[in-house]
Amino acid sequence: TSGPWTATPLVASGAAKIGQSDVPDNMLARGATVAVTNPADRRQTVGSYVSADAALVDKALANAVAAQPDWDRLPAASRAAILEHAAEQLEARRGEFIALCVREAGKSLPDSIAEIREAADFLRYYATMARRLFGHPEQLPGPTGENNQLFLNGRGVFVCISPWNFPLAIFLGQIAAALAAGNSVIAKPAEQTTLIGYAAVKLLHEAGVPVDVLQYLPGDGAVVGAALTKDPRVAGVAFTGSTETAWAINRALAARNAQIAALIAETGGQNAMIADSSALPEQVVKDVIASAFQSAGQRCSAARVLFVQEDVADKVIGMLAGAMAELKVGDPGQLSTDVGPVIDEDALKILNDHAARMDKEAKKIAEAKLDPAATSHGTFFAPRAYEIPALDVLTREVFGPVLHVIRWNGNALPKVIEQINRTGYGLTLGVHSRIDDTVEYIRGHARVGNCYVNRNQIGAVVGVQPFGGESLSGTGPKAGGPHYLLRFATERTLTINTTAAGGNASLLT
Ligand code: UN1
Repeated sequence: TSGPWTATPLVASGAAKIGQSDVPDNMLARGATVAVTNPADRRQTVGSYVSADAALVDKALANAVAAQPDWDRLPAASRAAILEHAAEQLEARRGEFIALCVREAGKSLPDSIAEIREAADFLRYYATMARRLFGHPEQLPGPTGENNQLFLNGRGVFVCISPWNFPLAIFLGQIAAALAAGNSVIAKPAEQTTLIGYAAVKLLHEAGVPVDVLQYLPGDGAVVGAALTKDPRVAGVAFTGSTETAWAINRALAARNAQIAALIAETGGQNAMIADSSALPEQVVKDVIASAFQSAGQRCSAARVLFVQEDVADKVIGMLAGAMAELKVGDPGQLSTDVGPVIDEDALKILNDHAARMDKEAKKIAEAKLDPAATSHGTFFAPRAYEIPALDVLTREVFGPVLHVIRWNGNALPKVIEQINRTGYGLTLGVHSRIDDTVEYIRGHARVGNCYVNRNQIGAVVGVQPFGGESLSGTGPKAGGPHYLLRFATERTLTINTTAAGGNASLLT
C-alpha cells in the first residue's frame, strides 16, 4: 500500500525555534534521538524525534521572554486571525493529520477524525473569545472626573504540557488559548506523540505565529518538564495529564520564590455512570459501552464504573456481556474497528496488572476477544468488565478499557453519590433515569464537572459542553468554556483623573 499509512518516517527536531537557522546544530545533537513506533504494530517505525535538553530549555525561555511583549501588544483581532487561518489549514490538510493520529497515537479512524474537528473548534473558539474579551478595554464605572478602564494582557511565558490521548485537540487547545491571550508559549508534547505535535507547531508557524512566540520542546518530562517548571521566567503552566504530575508541577512552581505562576490543570477521574430501574437498558448498555471503551478507554472522561439498580442489574449485565462479545479490537486504521491499541508497553502493563488483580478479587462479567492476527504485534488490551462490591475497591484511576459494575438497592442513591464524592475526583458523571427528581437529586449532590443524562459521557463539544472537573480532577476553568482564556491573562486597571489641569491630550495632536 502507499499513501499516508506508509509515509516516510518523519523527524521532529527538538529545535527551540523550528525553521530558524540560528539554533546551532550542536544544541540539537545534545539530546537523544528517539524512535517513534506504531502502537498497533511495534515493528513499524513512524518517525523519530530529537529530545530537548536543559540548555535548549534555557535558550527557549530567553527567546520566549524577549518575544512576548510584541505579541501581547498586537491587537487581539490579529492574533485571532492567525488562529483562524491555522484552523482552515488544519482542515485543508486533515488527511495528513488523521493519518498521524492513527499511526502515532493508535487512535481509531472516527476518533482521529473527531480529533481534527475538535482541534479546529478550539482554534476558532479561542479566537472568537479573544476578540470578545481582549478586543478593547472594559469601561468601568467611577465618580465624575475619573475614568476607569480594565485591560487584559498576557501573563508572559506560558508552558503548555499536553497528553498523548488528545495529541492534537488538547495540544492545540492549550496553545491557542495561551497565544490568544497574548502569551508566548513553550509547548512540551507528550513523549508518545511528538510527531503530531511537531506538525501542529509547524502549522501555527506557517499561519503566522512568530517562531520565538511558539517554541517546541519534545523530550523526557523528568528533564524538559522539570527544567521548565522550576524556572522563574515561567508565568503560567497549562497541564493536562495525571493528578500525580499536576502535584509535581504545583510543587515545582511553588518552590521557585519567583512570580506566582498560574497553574491550569486538567487531571484524572474516577468517573461513574448511575442507572436506575426507570432507565432504558438498551440505552444504558449502548452509552456505557461508548463511555468505557471508545478510544480504548483512554480518556479522562471515560466511565470506569457503572452503578446499576438491583431490579434491572441482571438484565443490564447480561446485555453488556453480549455487547462486549461483539467489540472488534484491532487495527485503528480500519473503519470496522471499535477499539484500537493502548498507547504503550507501560500502559499495557498497568492494565494487565489491574486485570490480574480483578481476576482474583472480582467477578468477571465479560472479556472481549483479541484476534491474534490483528493484535499480536501491537500493545492491545482486551476490554473487560468486572462486578465489584463498592467503589473503594478501586484505589487509583485505571486508564484503559476496563469497566467495573456495582449493584445498588432501592433507596441507596445517597450512598451511591457519597461513594462517588468520596473518591475525591470530580470529572464526569453519567446518569440514566427517566425520573426528574432522581436526576435533580444527583445534580444537586454529586460534585462533578460534567454531568450527562441519558447519553454517553464522553466527547464534550467545544463551546457547548465546556469540559473540566474539580478537586483531584483539576483546577478549572473549563476548556472550551467562556472563562478559560481569563486564567491565561493578567488584569490591569487604568485610572485617570480627568479634572487635572485641563485633562490629558495626545502629544501628536
Ligand atoms: C482527556 O481525556 O484528557 O469529553 C480530556 C471528552 C474529552 C476528554 C478530554 N474532552 O471526552
